[in-house]
Amino acid sequence: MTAAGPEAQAPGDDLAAAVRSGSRRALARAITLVESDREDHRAQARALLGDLLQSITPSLRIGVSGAPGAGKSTLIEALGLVACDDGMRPAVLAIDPSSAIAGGSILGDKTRMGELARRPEAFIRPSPAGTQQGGVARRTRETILLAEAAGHDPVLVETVGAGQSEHAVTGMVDLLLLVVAPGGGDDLQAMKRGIMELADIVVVSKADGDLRSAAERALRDHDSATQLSMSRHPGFPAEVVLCSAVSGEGIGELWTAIGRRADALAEAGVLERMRGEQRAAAMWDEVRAGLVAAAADSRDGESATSLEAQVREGSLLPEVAAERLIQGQLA
Ligand SMILES: Nc1nc2c(ncn2[C@@H]2O[C@H](COP(=O)(O)OP(=O)(O)O)[C@@H](O)[C@H]2O)c(=O)[nH]1
Ligand SMILES: [Mg+2]
Repeated sequence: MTAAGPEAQAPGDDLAAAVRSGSRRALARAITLVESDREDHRAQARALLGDLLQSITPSLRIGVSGAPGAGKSTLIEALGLVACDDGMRPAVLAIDPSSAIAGGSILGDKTRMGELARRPEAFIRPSPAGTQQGGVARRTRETILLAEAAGHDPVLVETVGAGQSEHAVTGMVDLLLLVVAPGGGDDLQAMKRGIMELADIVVVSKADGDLRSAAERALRDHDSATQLSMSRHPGFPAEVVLCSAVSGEGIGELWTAIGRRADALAEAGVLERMRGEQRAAAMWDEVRAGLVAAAADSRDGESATSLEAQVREGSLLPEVAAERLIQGQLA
């Protein structure tokens, strides 16, 4: 067999075992499989994840969000290196809902994480370019599970700050870091859009050189802002941390703050409860997506196209048309 990609070989026990053994190539292949929209690949991906599920120990899942250019990738690399030095095996993934439109990838320039990429214990996966929007959350969730099956911990997920992506990522991570660069106005944007309230830790980045004093100002502003705003978990106010990925200042402190927060949430049972809720929400997301796809595709009975036409011209109520389409699926 010479063909590359998931179709080269029917994945089964072999791929599951290879992923479990920590093989990077096997993990990369498994991720390619879950990224595929092909029906047979979906079935193989489900079988693979089913095989692996029992042997997965949840990692610490860290979402890293913020406006483009805020310093997310640079920070992730710095944190990843600290994790490696602590004897851990970090994985870096990207969730990028805009990639379908932009045709690019936020981690496409993998060279930015060159130092981390050279560490054998780390795994970096750029986001797939040109994929369909709807599957982004599922693919990321499944990729997190695969990375965990391969023994990676922590899993860092970079997401580009477009509003919706922060909400999507909070559905799959334990902690959300919001990275704000000083003096750019990003911080104010985040406050306005209510994104601050999703953050466990607000990271004021680039606290070095010319930006140092602006960063200190931003730290004070965010400290007071987080005290006023609601926190993601009642009783666990968000922390604000200042750091520079370039000078290294504050990176160790940030790593400690991450661990401290994760421990506190775990001890209070919040983490376990949240993970359960995330899994249940993922199930309902799949139900919704599956029903919509099946209804739109329905060939039996009244076609979706004719019902939609009647709804458009106003001769049929949207609710009635929807009910008929759903009934058609359940019958
Ligand atoms: N001075 C300074 N520049 C930084 C720091 N972190 C990132 N940058 C720069 O900010 C720009 C954007 O960084 P990047 O990590 O790609 O941001 P992302 O788009 O949020 O992932 C790059 O030119 C980095 O070199 C930092 O700690 N200090
Ligand atoms: Mg980036």
